[in-house]
Amino acid sequence: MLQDIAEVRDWVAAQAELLKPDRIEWCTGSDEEWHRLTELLVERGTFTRLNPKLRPNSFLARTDPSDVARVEDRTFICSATEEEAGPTNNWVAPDAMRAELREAFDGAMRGRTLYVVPFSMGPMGGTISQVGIELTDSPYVVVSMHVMTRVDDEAIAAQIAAGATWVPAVHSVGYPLVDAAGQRRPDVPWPCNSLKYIVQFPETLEIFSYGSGYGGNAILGKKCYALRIASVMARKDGWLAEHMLLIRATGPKGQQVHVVAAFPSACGKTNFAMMRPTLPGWKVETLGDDISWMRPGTDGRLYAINPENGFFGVAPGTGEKTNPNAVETARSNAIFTNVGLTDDGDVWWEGLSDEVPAHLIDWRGNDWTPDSPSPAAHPNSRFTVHASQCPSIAPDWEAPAGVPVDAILFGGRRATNTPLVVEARTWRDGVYLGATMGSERTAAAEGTVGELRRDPFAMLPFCGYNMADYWQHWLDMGELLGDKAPRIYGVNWFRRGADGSFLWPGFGDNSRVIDWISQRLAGTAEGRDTPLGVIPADGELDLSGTDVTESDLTELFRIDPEPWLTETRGAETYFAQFGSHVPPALAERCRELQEELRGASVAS
Ligand code: OXD
Ligand code: MN
Repeated sequence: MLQDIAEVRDWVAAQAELLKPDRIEWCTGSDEEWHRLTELLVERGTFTRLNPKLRPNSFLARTDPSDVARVEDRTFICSATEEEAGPTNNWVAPDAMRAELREAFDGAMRGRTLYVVPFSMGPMGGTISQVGIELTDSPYVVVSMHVMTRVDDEAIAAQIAAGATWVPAVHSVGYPLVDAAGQRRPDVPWPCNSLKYIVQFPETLEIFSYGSGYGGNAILGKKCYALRIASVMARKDGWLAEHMLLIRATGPKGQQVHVVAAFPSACGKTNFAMMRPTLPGWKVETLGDDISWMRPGTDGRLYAINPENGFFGVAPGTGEKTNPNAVETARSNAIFTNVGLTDDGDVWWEGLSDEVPAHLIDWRGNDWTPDSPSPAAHPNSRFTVHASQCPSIAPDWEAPAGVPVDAILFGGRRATNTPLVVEARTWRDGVYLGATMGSERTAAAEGTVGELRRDPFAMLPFCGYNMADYWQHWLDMGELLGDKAPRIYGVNWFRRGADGSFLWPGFGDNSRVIDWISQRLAGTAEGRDTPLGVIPADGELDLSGTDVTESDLTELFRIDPEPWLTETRGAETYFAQFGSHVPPALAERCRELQEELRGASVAS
């Protein structure tokens, strides 16, 4: 048993001494635990049980309106020096942060239960998997961890007893029910605190989260462990922890490609992970929708697993038409957060169906009709569902040693300049693609609409150390993998024509890009060289059955030297903030690209 392991018992006891909970519960991950805690959440008003005939074993949670998203400005990488955290992370000196945390956590669990949640990221005992223990005072977090990770006390205890290192993670919603003087206050359906901390200590591989009960801030196996802490582990031990989906695409001749892909938010990542190809004969199987851990295998190739056990997907825009697989996955055993509640006890959100219910209770708990001025579901409302329930899940998605990666995709939402697909000529050029990627801001995001928000490798809020050192780590991994390295591609589904409309249909038609990639990997597509890399030669992209015209196609692949020179200057400005940490190879790629673009502009 986990309690029998002295290092775990001592750590829990030391944390409990500060947190001062009423009681400690050692979680097992059992069905009994799920049923007991979901019932408790219903009694407390955190959960509404959905109509079991329509959505068996499923629940709706409404958060406090102030606790609806990850808090990037309160997320800290507390490395020994600020330089190690780099200019894109918030940093506080470790000792100072420990003092602040001690103050916040002192008595934070008074009147509550401290749950000890042992979990594995990745299949239990797998060669790429890692374990951790989260302490939390939120039963919502415990049941979310049941879905998003593998919670199993005996299996984790056996691994720790056998010497596995484990990541300690402490979480409190920061809403004690009793104060230091012993004064009790009633609980609320969604306890949280206006003061928030999401803290990673990369040297000691520790996580502390305070004040929020919401997903990415509180389900600590996900962004905090599987990306921020794991990226630090990966750099040290020669692997990659990435904000990437993972799929297998199989073509009509049985040809298979395993693809990982990084997209900033609002680029259709979950839709791509669960794609239903329109290109006849192609099939896509889902292995992961958000995070990939990749290690070189004994054959020298790069192998990937999805360290998660479930999907924590954005609900709005996920619909019968846009992503039927996700809708199917969420039919049962699901937790919905901040979506609308229908009169028959089911859920609804904008984009789920063409038909809009005449009446709902919205995410704030108010009556809602189609005439209401605000959406029924919060734009960042979520479904939390078991990956195993996904109709497109690959039968071997839990293969402990992972699958061999053939292609790495970097995408963004770019209305101009960026072609539909381009293959990097070398690993170095691919790392440059990842380092310079970004998305134009949509109306929903802060900042000026259309302005480019750089999001290197889609890791901006998730890299546990200096972003430029991370690029160097990618370059080092390329050296290690040599000619066994996957090929790297840049993709953009969002280019617009002169009239402002999208040039590319996207969704299932993205399979056409995968088809071209598979031809490139098989050596059957010549491609056409450009300063940016290789694009499809005439006729290589299968457009049969689409209404993409010849002129759309020209537009989709047009590479104008002048705006691209401006792009490279933007990259130089972006790189400048990292000073001497910028890998010389990336600065060199930028200069070479400028030369090629100048040559192309003279030639044209
Ligand atoms: C997520 C994110 O929640 O990337 O997956 O923000
Ligand atoms: Mn994500």
